[in-house]
Amino acid sequence: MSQVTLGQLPEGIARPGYDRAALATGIVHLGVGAFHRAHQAAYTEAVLNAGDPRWGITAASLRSADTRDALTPQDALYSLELRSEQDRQQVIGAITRLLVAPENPAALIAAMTDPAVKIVSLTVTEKAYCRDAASGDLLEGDPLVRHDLANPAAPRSVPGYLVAALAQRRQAGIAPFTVLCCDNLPSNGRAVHQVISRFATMRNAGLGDFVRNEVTCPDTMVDRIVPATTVADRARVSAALGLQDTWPVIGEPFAQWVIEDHFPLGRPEWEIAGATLVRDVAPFEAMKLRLLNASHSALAFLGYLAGDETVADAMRDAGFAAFAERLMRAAMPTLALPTGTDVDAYARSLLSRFRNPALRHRTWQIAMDGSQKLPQRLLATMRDRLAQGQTIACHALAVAGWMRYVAGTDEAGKPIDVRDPLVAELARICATSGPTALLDVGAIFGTDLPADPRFRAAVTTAFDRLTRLGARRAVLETAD
Ligand code: CS2
Repeated sequence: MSQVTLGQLPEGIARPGYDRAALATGIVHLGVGAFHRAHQAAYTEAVLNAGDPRWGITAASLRSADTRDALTPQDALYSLELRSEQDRQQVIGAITRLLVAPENPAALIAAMTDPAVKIVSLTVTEKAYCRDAASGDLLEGDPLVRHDLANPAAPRSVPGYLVAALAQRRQAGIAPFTVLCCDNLPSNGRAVHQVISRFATMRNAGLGDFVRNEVTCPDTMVDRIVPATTVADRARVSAALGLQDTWPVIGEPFAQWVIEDHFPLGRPEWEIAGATLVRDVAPFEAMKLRLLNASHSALAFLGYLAGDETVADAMRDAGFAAFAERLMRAAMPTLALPTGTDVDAYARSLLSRFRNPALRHRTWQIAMDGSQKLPQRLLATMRDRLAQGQTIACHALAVAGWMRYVAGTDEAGKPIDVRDPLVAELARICATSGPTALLDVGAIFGTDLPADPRFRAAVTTAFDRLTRLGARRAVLETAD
């Protein structure tokens, strides 16, 4: 696939309806993984198709060259396939240039400093913010942070890049870009603002004041299930296109994007593609993290332990499906719902999205980086329920599932490839003190939960039950 072969696509397949060569670059995106290409880039594609050429995307990877290497020979074009009973493909042209940050940090900083760039957006996963998951503070001792403070012109971390470019804009008298975090963190705009303000202050006080007072970081809630693309996906999509696409992305038809409308330099009219611009994202975000992502993580840990490869596989077990629903019901009383929301209908739609058999979303993929995900997905709800004097049995079983998972052996006795930034520490604790000692890790559980006997009791009871019965039977016996 390339710009010149686009005309050969079968008729029903959407493709860029605008002149890609005439686009300005209004957005630099950090973290050009499948999620960005299936979500924000697709929303932006609709804006470009509607005739606003200001929002081409320069997309950078902070680590691997894979995406750049695959997409550059395709003129940065790729297809998005939405899978349900009927698969639908679309070729997206919104990304016009790809960078690999470690190859040339200065080139990425220069791209972010361009006055035409109004927004720097991010999908870099929770761990890339170099923040303590429990407190939200910048990890000042993190080796990447220390490296970037010592080498401000050749950073490696997300805060390092953002602040390097903001410093250059400040020096050149160019207004700061808006930082648009699209990761599943609570109050994600505020979260990134907190770490970059602190990082900038550590570089110097003036820069710190500038970032704190002048840089806008709207909150967002992003949603679309996007499993990692497989070899089989590539072959199927290429066959449907009649052209070889070496780097397509696969997603579900559903997508949601709720954005705090605060963009001093302007923004694409993402409403065209169905985005919701609001003053307060928090109710949407809490509902999504505590219903969707919480049950996703629970199904991932427990399903993986029991031998289920995908979320849809786990949902075929009636016990797991009913447990996911109970977990959602337990979170509901902790939510301040967005006006007009039918939360039962929302929960039902989540369960049916999880059942989508065409999406092979691996439990292993979702179980990754649990230490970064637990606080906002499970622990926040547990805190609220405890404060309301309610039981926390379902959530405790999900946490116990994580503990067994990071202990590194599934229920069939097979070793688990645990991926987590804290993996070494977690493995050491499991080996020396046993998995339930994990609940003393302050970077995950804070100081309040480990000190609460109700929390300790609920998690250790759940862990015992899980060990004794296995995940499939433990869920049957767990309810709040
Ligand atoms: C998943 C999310 O991998 C994970 O942790 O829970 O990526 C989930 O698929 C998205 O947030 C859905 O919008």
